[in-house]
Amino acid sequence: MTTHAPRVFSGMQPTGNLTLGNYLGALRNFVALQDDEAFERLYCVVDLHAITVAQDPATLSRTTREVAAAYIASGLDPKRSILFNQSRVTAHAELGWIFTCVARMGWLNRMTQFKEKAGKNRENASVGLFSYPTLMAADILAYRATHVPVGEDQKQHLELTRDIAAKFNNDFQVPDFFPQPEPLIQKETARIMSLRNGANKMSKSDPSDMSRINLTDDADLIAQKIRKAKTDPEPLPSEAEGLEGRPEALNLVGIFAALSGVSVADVLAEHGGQGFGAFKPALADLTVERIAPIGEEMRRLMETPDEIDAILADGAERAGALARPVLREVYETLGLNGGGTA
Ligand code: AQP
Repeated sequence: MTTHAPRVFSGMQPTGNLTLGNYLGALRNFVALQDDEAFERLYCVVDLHAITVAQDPATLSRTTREVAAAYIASGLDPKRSILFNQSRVTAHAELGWIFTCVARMGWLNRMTQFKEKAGKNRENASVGLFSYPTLMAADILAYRATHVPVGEDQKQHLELTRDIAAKFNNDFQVPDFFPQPEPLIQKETARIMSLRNGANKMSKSDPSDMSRINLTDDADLIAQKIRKAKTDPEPLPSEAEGLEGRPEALNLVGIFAALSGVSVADVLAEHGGQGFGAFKPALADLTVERIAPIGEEMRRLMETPDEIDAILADGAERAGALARPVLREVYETLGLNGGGTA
């Protein structure tokens, strides 16, 4: 039984345009949690994670603000939630290093995301890409966060966070120093798939822009991408079982269900028997209605980057005030005299 106060932490990488997958899998949940006063909430733009793969500095600076703009445009209120970018709070990098000394090579060797992202070019991947989950553990545990809203792809990293917390508590005989954070995964939207290939997840770094809906896409582009989304020639079934073995159809129906707030069964009850020629325009209209206003608001916010920076600076100050005492205790626990005070 943990004694830690309920606290939510999550983040997104500024590695490109946020997608409908990021929105339905995680961001929408960040916003929903804002109404739950039981939790203190920290939402971070994890720019230090972004540099685990090559980034153009000017682009990174812009996309960091853009992710912050997406947070705000989606409904996060910087007064009710703490919004900041990771590199402004040095506790993340400090604790990240300490956790690279707690985590075991064998644990990291099992991470599927590293294998996917490094691909065949493993020898040339950055050490940061390999040790990414230790920094993610630091992001969460620097605040002793108890709950982490994420998509399915982050589940394994969160399990590693729990292992790191347990090993730290055990190695240094400090029971319950760090909590065992729980993932908050929305089952229905845990994995939104690419529009070009139902076997791959929708991803902001997919080389094909047609594979994803970006939150910044305008109405015409959203409609075009849905019109061109890969499907099969069969009409939609009337029941969910009929979507088995049809990953692209399942994905589009799942997106429709998530955006309209109903179940897959309800969508099929209404649209079953329709071909994609009829279903896709309905999905396009719904997606435009829900997503295009977010992009418009993002563009408005991006006109005043100084205001975004001020929000991030304020959030970083509040986040730093929470993390510093934890870090101080970590340094003391490890016998690192005066650590973190320079
Ligand atoms: N397709 C997805 N479906 C559901 N959830 C998703 N998430 C990402 N893609 C999907 C969730 O979004 C949050 C932020 O993700 P991230 O920025 O940390 O990076 P990621 O998980 O690696 O997502 P991307 O879009 O694929 O980024 P790149 O291309 O940079 O690797 C996480 O909670 C994630 O689960």
